[in-house]
Amino acid sequence: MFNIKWLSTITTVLLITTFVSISAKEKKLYIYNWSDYIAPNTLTNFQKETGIKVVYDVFDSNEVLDGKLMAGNTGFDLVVPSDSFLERQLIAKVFQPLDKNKLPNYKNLDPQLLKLVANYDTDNQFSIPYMWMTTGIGYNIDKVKKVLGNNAPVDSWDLVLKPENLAKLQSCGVSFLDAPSEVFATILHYLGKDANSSLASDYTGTATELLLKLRPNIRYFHSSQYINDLANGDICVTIGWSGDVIQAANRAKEAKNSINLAYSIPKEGALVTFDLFAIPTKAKNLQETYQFLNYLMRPDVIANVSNHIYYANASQAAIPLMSEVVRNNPEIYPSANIRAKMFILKLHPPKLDRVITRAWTKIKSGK
Ligand code: SPD
Repeated sequence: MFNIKWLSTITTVLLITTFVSISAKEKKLYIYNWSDYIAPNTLTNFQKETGIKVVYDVFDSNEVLDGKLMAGNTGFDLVVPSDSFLERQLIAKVFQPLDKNKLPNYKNLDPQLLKLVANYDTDNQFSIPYMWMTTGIGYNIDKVKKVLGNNAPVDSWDLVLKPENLAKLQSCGVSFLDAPSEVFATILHYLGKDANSSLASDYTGTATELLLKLRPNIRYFHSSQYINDLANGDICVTIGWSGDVIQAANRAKEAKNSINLAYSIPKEGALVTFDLFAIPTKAKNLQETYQFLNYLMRPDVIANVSNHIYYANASQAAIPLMSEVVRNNPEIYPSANIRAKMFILKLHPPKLDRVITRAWTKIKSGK
């Protein structure tokens, strides 16, 4: 009698322990996102609310994410490619369609923005817009003034794309994004050509010639290092993404290091891009993935993210919940006049992509 009672108690304890450990094992979610692209408490709050542990890794270039996706199983449940990269990855069938019935918070997204990103993902079947941004100029107000004088053309691409200006600015440090398709599109637009030209000679000709002239005065090409370097005064000018430059400006303010930074969307026009969440075909933790996407589309959650990273999100419902400095900031949410001059990046045929990659390697090596 005594033994049977003990046996049943031990069995119950074992069953509970097994159940708890199986549930704990299942409650994980693997996310691969851009660096400096989430609020400090977003993931911890999600874990507190749901018990799901997020394993979070970061990248800073579409090419890196693309390489992983094209190589096969990434091990991630959610990734964040940008618009034209997503379009190419959709052709390669690396994502699974979304089950919108599992996304009640989808209704919070801005229909106009959804329409825009449907240019890349027809009917928004595979992706959820996260943030959008411009590719512009970040600069140190005082250092640029010191080098180029009071009339430094900070409202124009001339600041960084006129070789004589860059030759002067190199003394205080210049960086460019390591994002070939974006930098080429920007240069082509500046040169009065179609930013999405399909002519290989536009890339290998005048655009490469200009970049090779600028090259000796560019300290480095990188897509995340410039945030800290601007904030510390290690560089004074960059081609960078809106939110990153504004983050740098805020880091400098917090450090009280007397470095005053600004972001400029040049008057000639700038590239606008969108980053989108998508679920790789081989993702394993689908229930957790949908829970996270829903959580992130909650107005309070996404407003908090934008308040920390200074990027424009895709939620209409979040706007009243965002801080004044974010929602009324024309560098984050540009005015209609400025929007009218923006351009988007279109998908290149693979052959042209290879031309761009080769030209970029040549430019970076300076030969
Ligand atoms: N630090 C976060 C940067 C996010 C940039 N996304 C890249 C978009 C490509 N235009």
